[in-house]
Amino acid sequence: MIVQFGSARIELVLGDITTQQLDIIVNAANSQLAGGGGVDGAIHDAAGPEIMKELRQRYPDGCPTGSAVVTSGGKLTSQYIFHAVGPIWQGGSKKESQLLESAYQTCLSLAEKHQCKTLAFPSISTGVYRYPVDLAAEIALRTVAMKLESSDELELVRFVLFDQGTFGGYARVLETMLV
Ligand code: AR6
Repeated sequence: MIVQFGSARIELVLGDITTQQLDIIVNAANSQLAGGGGVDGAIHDAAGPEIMKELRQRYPDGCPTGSAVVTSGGKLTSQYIFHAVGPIWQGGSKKESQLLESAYQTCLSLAEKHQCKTLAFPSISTGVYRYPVDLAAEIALRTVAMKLESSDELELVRFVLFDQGTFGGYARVLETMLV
């Protein structure tokens, strides 16, 4: 599914983010930047051990929830990996929505700062961190769409969704944004 916003576009694809050949790949990390399962494990496996070394050297204190840090792409074709930390879902009253929005916003600002045009996001927080997909998709897509309306730099933001349920959730939200 492809939708144009301003001079840029949002794409939804079903697949594995580690195979995407875009300027930036975003990781769904934890605040210790310690690696883990899910998309974090897959990205570290594909990018190689240099990435963990770089994280430990450059960010020994980790990364706060709602923010993101930058490393090289390692063995991936991407120039950068952004390690974003989304919130753990705790029922919705612990500022989860603000923190998730802030994680996406930080990545979009960092992309502009690094003069990149194309970026791939996974569905941050909706795996191990249990954020409901429909609520997370709403925040992710609206935050990105709003940024694209005003960005001269960004050309493509692709959400790479790993399973049909998540893809369907994002597609339903994106459709509602078209009317
Ligand atoms: N490509 C794209 N999406 C993927 C991939 C992949 N290769 N693998 C999994 N997903 P999660 P979180 C999807 O749990 O909820 C880690 O242990 C997955 O199906 O990876 O933000 C970290 O170290 C789901 O839809 O991230 C943290 O401790 C989405 O990516 C914690 O999990 C996010 O699921 C972060 O939890």
